[in-house]
Amino acid sequence: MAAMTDIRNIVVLTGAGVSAESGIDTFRDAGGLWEQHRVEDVATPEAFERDPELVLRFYDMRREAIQQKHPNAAHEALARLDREWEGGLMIVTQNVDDLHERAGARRVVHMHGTHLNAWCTACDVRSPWTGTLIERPACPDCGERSLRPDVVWFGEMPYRMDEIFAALREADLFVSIGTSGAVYPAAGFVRNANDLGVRTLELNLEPSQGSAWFDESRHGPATQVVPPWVD
Ligand code: BJW
Repeated sequence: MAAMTDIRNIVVLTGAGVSAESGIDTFRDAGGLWEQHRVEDVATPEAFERDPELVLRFYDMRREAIQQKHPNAAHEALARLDREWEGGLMIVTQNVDDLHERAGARRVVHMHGTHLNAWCTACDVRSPWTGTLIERPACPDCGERSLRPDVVWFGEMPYRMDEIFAALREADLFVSIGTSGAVYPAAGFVRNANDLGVRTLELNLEPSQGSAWFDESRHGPATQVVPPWVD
């Protein structure tokens, strides 16, 4: 971190690419298909209304898979940054997995929710959830069978946007790791950062859709490009 002497506040944005080497599938790399459905067709409130079993099966499968996976060297490097960086830091993740936390990071914001919660749309209470939802279990709080995954679908408002924009306004550096830049508002953070005069760095396997907006890009697998950046 020797080259970061003029940096005090950092916002890191992570996407599916940071967890790819832990064995968690990204959304768009392999054609973005799940049983012939694009993520845009499964991850919407309309899809859930139309075919709740299909959507719940998709999330039950992913919840179970994530629990078998482990943090990789990129998560560990970011956790090290979290422990050692005395300035401001916000790790904004679009991922619903908890690999940043399992690696030891604490300053994490899940803007697209978490696979570890179920959300009752009847009473609006979120409950810790590690099992399945396909059998339409009852909400532990109100007893209604109105549980859904506590994740943000297309057309819904991502979580904690006010805090994220406040952190961007205070930031000296914005770093985007392992995200395609296909999904807004996260894809727009680099331009928000540019407008605010914040330095921007992309760490991704390949140039993302927003690459041209970054001051600097380093390409390669997250486990190889993130640790040297942190150290
Ligand atoms: C590696 C690697 C390795 C691989 N190492 N790298 C314009 C402005 C604002 C909104 C819109 C807009 N136009 C359209 C919209 C609406 C919509 C949207 O963006 N649509 C697009 C399709 C155009 N957005 C929304 O509806 C959002 N809500 C919203 O906008 O509310 C209004 C609002 C406006 C303004 C401010 C505030 C609010 C909600 C979006 C919700 C997205 N939900 C999902 C599902 C979450 C639950 C779940 O996990 O199932 O979120 S969709 C999916 O995409 C998931 C991800 O978080 C998200 C991003 O994907 P990500 O992480 O980038 O993954 P990939 O697969 O796309 O890319 C992986 C990358 O990693 C690739 O680049 C690889 O190269 C790389 N990689 N291996 C490093 N080893």
